[in-house]
This record gives sequence, C-alpha cells and structure tokens, in this order.
Amino acid sequence: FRYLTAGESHGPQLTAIIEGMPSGLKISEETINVDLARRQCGYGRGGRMLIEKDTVQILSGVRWGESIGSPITLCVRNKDWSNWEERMSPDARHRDDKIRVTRSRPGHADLAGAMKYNHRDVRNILERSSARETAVRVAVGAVAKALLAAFDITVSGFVAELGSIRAERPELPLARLREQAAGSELFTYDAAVEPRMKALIDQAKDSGDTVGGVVEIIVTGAPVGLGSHVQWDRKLDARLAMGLMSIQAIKGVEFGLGFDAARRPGSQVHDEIYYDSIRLGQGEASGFFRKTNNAGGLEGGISNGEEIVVRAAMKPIPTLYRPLKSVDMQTKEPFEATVERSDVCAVPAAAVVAEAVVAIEIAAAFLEKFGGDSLAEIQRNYDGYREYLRAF
Ligand code: EPS
Repeated sequence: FRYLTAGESHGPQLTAIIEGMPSGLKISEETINVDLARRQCGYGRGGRMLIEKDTVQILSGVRWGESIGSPITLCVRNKDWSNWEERMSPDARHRDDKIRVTRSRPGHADLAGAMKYNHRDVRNILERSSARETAVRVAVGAVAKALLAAFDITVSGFVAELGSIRAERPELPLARLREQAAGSELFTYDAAVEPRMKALIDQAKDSGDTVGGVVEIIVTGAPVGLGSHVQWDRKLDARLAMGLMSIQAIKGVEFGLGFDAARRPGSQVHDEIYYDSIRLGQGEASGFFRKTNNAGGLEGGISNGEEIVVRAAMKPIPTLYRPLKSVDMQTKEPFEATVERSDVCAVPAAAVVAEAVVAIEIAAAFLEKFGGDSLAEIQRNYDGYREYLRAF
C-alpha cells in the first residue's frame, strides 16, 4: 500500500494515487468529504478557508461504491485557481518575471528550497511546500480509515495542547471523547480548557502573532503484531514518526510517555504484564494485558495490543502579520517579511491531518501482515490470526 500526492497550492487541483488497496472496500466521496470538511473548520484559520470548500472526486479504482483493486485516484480542486490561472499557468506564454517572489520568509522552505532547485522565484517552492497539500492526504487517510473500520480499528486525532495550554484527557470511553472533539472548534477532548485556548488564538491574532500546539492520535483495536523489530524500516513507531514528521510544521513526535520517560527511573516507565483467561470469554483477542500504557502501545517497534498513543508537536505558523527579518534573494538587501493573508493557528487542522497519516501507516502495516487482494481474503487471514492469538 503506497501513495503519492501532486499539486500546487494555487494550481488547479491536488491529486493522490493510492496503490495496493484490496478490492471490496466500500468507499464513497461523501465519507471522504466529511474528513475534508473537518480539516477546514478549526478555529484560527485565515481567509483562504473562506474561498475553499474542499470536496473529493474519485477518478479511478472505485466502481459502484467499492474498490476494485486497481489504483485509486483522488482529486481535490482548488477554488482559488480561478484567481491564479495565468500566474500558475504551465504555458510559457504566461511567463511574467515582474511577479517573481524574491523575498523568502523565515521558517518556510522558501530560501533553502530556492537554493536547492536553482529558482530565482520563491513561488516555485512555496506552492508545493504549502500545507494545502494536506487536503488530499486527508482524503487518502479517509480511505485508509475505511479499511481499518472494516476490522474495528479506529484512529482519532485530538488537540492536546495549544501554545502553553494543556488539555487533560478525561476518563471517558473513546467514543465520548470523539463526540466532545467533534463538537469543539478546537478538536480538544477537554471542554474545560477550550475558552482559554480560543482566547489565546484571539490574542495572537490581535498582536499579529501565531500559535502552535500538540496533537494526539489514539488508535484502538490494533491487533498485536503490526510492524516488526527485525529491521529498522519495519518498526511501526519509526514509520508513524516518519508519517507525522512529514506533515508541514511538525517538529517533534512522541509515543506514550514520550520524552517524560527519559526523566523517570525504569521502574516508573515499563508496563507490567498480566494474564487473565476471563478476558477471552469477554471477546478480547488475547488473555495478556497491561494495567498501564506508558509505552503508547508499541514495544520493539511492534504493536502490543494496547491503545496506540502518539503525539506530534506543531510549530506556530511562520507567516506572521508581525514582521520578521529576512534578506531579498535578488538585491541581498534586508527587509521585514509581512503577509496579507495567513492562518493564526492550524493545530486543529493538524489533528485531522495527523489522524489521516497515522491511519495510512497503520493500514499499510495491517495490509503487510494480513495482506490479500480482496477484503474477503484479508478477513480470512485476520480471523485465523485472532484464533491463533486466543490460544497463545
Ligand atoms: C498556507 C498558506 C495559506 C493557508 C494554506 C497553507 O494559504 P494562502 O497562501 O492561499 O493564503 O490557507 O492552507 C490551505 C490552503 C489549506 O487548505 O490548508 C501555507 O503557506 O502553507
């Protein structure tokens, strides 16, 4: 299971091609659109979100509501394209060097990218480094989530911290946490901190600043045995970290206790193992369990049957209304980088994007372990494995 995305932020569309999805999976544009809308509606977004109303078009690989096993092409059109047709045209006749962008913005890919690709126009970099690309990754994630849902695996993204404000995960079933987050413009599971978080965003907006935060992704129902200890690039935590780090503006990833584990003695970190055969009668896949989950559901790069809990830190958006110092690439003169349109905070959107990339990596590991060409074949493999686990 692999995918690629293509498309510029102000180009005609974003495209993804997914390869390796089995046949027989129910997929509809409507379900994908639900996640596209979630990504757009977080508190703190800028003017661009008033222009876009993202919807997906399925261009291949799905027939009559089901995947047929061939590559799936997804497309999300950019409504803003109508304002950019000439400036972003593939046609050489539209070339206009007067509109070149030579002022690279701190914190963006602008300068390093222009130097690497030998561009004198930063637009050739910023169009693709833009987080607009995440729209189509969320669409890919929705397909991955549809596969996982067929095996009762759920993936949920939440805002766990915003600036210096930390949310507390309430002791509630995950379904309730999802309900709470769905009704929150900040996608947080802690209703108590929401007003303070909003106030922080408003305050940043007023002072021309931006706010970052931490998103938390919780996976339930993942069986023991996804990923492997035997090779570095098969470790599930490594693959999840790569997926998350590939999201624009993410600067750090941690699992379970994360960096806090380094600050505690081992006796306060490792999750002790218990066994109770009664659990089997209650429909659990295994009699083995842990009373704590400091490991975040992963040991040795392998899922251990507990909830997978991973967090990603997002830096504040680097496009500020308040000017930041930079140097013009052409004149080499200093200038102060300002902007006409930007998001103040995109952490809620990042929770939806992180949910998508985690779903993609879990689905990829799942298909590697139970892989087959049709959903029915995977179901047989999965049922056999679960039966084996019960007897282990
Ligand atoms: C982005 C800058 C803004 C954001 C954009 C990401 O776009 P624009 O430059 O057109 O105002 O709105 O995010 C999206 C368009 C989106 O769909 O998330 C950037 O520089 O990364």
